Amino acid sequence: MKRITIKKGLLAVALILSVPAASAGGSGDGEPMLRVAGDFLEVRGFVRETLPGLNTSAAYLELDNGADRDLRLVGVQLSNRPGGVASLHTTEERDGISRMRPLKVLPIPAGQTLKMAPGGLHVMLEGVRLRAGDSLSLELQFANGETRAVTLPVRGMQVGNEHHHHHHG
Ligand SMILES: [Cu+2]
Repeated sequence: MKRITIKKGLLAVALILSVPAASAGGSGDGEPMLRVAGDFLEVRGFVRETLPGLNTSAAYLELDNGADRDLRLVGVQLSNRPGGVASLHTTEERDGISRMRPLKVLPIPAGQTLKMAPGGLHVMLEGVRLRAGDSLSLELQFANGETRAVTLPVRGMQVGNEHHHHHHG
């Protein structure tokens, strides 16, 4: 299993991305639920804005598989951002160090909701600048060859402007 040990620049981002957003932890926070055409998959989520001077961020999806079969997400592409790269990542933290690991397949079990969250599963975004209030279109690629487009809102870091974090050292 290949692992990515994040570099210093990305480490700062990883720590930031580990901080739960004020409204990201709960469900039903008012974002519109997107019904993806033709079957029982519903997708919603948000994208975190990039910080000044950085072009790395993450999107967090909530995928509701109402079908009686498993779905497998195998990739994500940025529809309208030339030069930008999106990829499926998971995050593992050990001894206070976050390591992000790319995923080739992300299963969404039948009848279940897969929820990405800061500090865990996310769609890594590189080579993009994102401001709160913008929107970002992603193309989700499934193992059966289908692709679905979703447009997600870009949110600011925190409601309360809390920049402190628990990591030190
Ligand atoms: Cu990542």
